[in-house]
Amino acid sequence: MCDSCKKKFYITTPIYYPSDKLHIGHTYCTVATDAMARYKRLRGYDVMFLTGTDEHGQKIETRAKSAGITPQQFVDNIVTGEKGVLDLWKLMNISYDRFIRTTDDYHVAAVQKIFKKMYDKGDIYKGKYTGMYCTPCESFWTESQLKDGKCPDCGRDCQPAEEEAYFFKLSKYAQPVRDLLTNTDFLEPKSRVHEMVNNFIDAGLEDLCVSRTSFTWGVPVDFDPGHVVYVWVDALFNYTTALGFMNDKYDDYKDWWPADVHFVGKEIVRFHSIIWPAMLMSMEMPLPKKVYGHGWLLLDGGKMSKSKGNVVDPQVLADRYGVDALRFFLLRSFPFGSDGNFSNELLISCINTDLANDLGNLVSRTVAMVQKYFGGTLPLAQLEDAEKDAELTTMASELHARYETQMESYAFQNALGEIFSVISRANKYIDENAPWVLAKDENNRPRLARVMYNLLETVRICAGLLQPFMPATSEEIMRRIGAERTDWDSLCVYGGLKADTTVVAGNALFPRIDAAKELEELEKLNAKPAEPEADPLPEPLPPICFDDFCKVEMTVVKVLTCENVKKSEKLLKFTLDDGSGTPRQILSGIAKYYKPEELIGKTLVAVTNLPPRKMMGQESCGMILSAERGEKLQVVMLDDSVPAGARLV
Ligand code: ME8
Repeated sequence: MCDSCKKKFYITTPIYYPSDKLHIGHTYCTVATDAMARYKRLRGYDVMFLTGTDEHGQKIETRAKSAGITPQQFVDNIVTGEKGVLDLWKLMNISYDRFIRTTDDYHVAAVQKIFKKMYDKGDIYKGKYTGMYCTPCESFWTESQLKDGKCPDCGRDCQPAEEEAYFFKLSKYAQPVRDLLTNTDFLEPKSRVHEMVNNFIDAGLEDLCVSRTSFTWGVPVDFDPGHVVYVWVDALFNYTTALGFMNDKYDDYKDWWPADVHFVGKEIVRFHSIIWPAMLMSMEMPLPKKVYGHGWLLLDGGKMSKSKGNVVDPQVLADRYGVDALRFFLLRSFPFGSDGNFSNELLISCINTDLANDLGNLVSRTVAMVQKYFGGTLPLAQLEDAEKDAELTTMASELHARYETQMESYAFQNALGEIFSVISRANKYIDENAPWVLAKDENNRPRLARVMYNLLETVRICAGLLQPFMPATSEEIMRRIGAERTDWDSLCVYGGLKADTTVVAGNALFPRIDAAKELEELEKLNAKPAEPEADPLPEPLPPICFDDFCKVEMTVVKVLTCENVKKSEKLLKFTLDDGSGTPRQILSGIAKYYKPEELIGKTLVAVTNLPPRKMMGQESCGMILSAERGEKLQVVMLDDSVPAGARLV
C-alpha cells in the first residue's frame, strides 16, 4: 500500500524538561509510546511519533545560573551532550519520527503568533497576578488549590508572587471542557476524569496566568517586552508547531493534526485535559482524539525524583541487562494506567522468569531439538495433523486477536500477558510431548516433526507480536527459527512458517542473573557518591567606573617562603618577591585549602596597594588573589614565565 493510502496515526510523548538527568520513570512513558508507535506500524499505519524537550522556564534559568553557563548551553548539554536525552533515546531504540526542542526558532516564532492570536481574540488579557508559585513545577496555584500550604503536585513550598501579567480566559471554556471530559472518551483511563472534573473544573476554574516578568528564559511576548510566555503554553503547542502550525519549518500539520493520542504522566493530565483543549478551542483548532494519563513508577511507594535521591539511571540498567530486557520489564510489570512500585529485585526476577526461563528457554530448546533430531531443517513431507495439538495451536492462532484488544486499549501489560501465556503453554507442550522420547523410535518421526513445527510456529507468532516491545530480540528470534514473514497478516495465520525451515543456534537470549550477587553489585553502585552540584554564583556587584578599576594595583609575585601562622587555623604567612628587591610579607586565609609546601616557588597575584594591617599580631602588606565559588577557594596562579613585579592590567 502506498504511504498516502495508509491510515494515519499521530502519537506524542510529553516533552521533557532537560533540567535533570532522565530517570527510569521518564523512560517508561517514552518506551510505552515507542511500543504503541511500533505496534501501529506493524498494523500498517503511517505513524508520526513526536517527542522532544521543553527547554524554557525559571527552573532552567536558575540551574544554568548556578552552573555558571547560559540557559542555552545548559539545555544543549543535557539534550545533545554525551549521555544526554538524544543519546538515551538512541540507546533505548526509540523510533521517534520527529524531535522538537522548544528553543528551536520556528517554535518560538510560532508560539508568539499563537499568543498574539488569542490576545487579539480577547481570550488573553492583561491583569495582575497574585498567588502562589511552585518553581520546580513552574505552576501557579491559588491559595485554595494548595495542599497543606504546599504545591499539590510535588508537595514542595510555594512562594507568594505578584506581578503584572497576561491571563488566559480559562473560565470561559469551563463548560465545553467539562462536556468534553464527561461526555466523550477524550480522557483515559476513566478514573482520571472524575479527578479533573471534581478537583479542578467544579471547584471553579479560574483564568490562567500565562506570562511572567520575573525571569527572561522563555518565549518573549513580542508585543510587550519584559513578558515571557508561561512555559506550559509554550510547551503544549509543541504538538502542533512540530507539524508546521504557524511556521514554515514543516508543512504536514493538515496531514497529522489532530493527534490520535497524547501519552502523559498523571501529574500533567490537568494541563493536557483542561488547559490544552481550552486553548485549542480558543484557537478554533481541532482537539486531540485522546489523552491517556499513565501512572507513575514509584520507589518505596514515593515518586521517583532526584530531589528524593533515589533515581535509577536507565543507561546503567540498559548496559547491565540489555535494552530489550529493560523495555520489556517496564511494560510487563506495571499496568500502564496505574502506579507501580519499581525495584531492582522486581527487574531481575522479571528477566529471570519471563525472559530467561520462559521465552529464552523455549527458543533455545526448540532450536536445539530441531538441530539434534533433524539436522537443523524440518522435513516437509513428514508433517502430520494432530487433534491433540489443538489446545496450543488454537491459543497461538488466536493470540493476535486477544493481543490486539489489549493493545488498542493501551493495556501493554495484558498484551504481554497474553503472549506469555502462550509461551508457557508451549513450554508445557514440550514436556507433554517429550520429543526426546519420540526421537527414540523411527516410526515417530512424522509426529516429532509435527511437534517441532508447532513449537517453531508458536515461537514465530509470539516473537512477531513482541516486535513493538523488544524489536532487536524479536528480529533475532526470527533469524534463529528461519522465519521470513513477520508482518501482521502473517501473524494472524497459523502455519505461516515454511515447513522445511532451517534453524540456527545462538547464545542464550537472556542469560539468567544471579539475583543475590547482582543486588549486591547494585548496592555498591548506589553507594557511589553523587556528583556534586555546582555551587551557586555569588550575587553580582554594582558596576564601577574604569578609573576605580585602575586604582587597584595587582602585581605578579613569586612565593619565597610560606608557613602556617601559629595558633591560627586559617592563616598562611608568605614572603614574596614582588620585583622591588625587598621581600613583601602577606598573610592570607587559605590554610584550609593549601599546605605551605604546595605554594613555595609558585607565581601568584597580589593586590599591593592596600594599607598594611595586623593579623594575629603580624603585619600583612597586601592581599593574595584567590577565586571563590561556594565553599571552594583556589589561589590564582600564573605561568612561571611571568616575571615578579609585572602588573596586571
Ligand atoms: O512534565 N513514573 O516534563 P518532565 C512515570 N515538560 N512517569 C514519570 C515519572 C515516574 N516516576 N517521573 C516523570 C514535563 N514521569 C513537561 C511536559 S508536555 C507538553 C510538557 C513522566 O520531564 C511525567 O509524568 O517533568 C511526564 O509525563 C514525563 O515523565 C516528563 O516529565
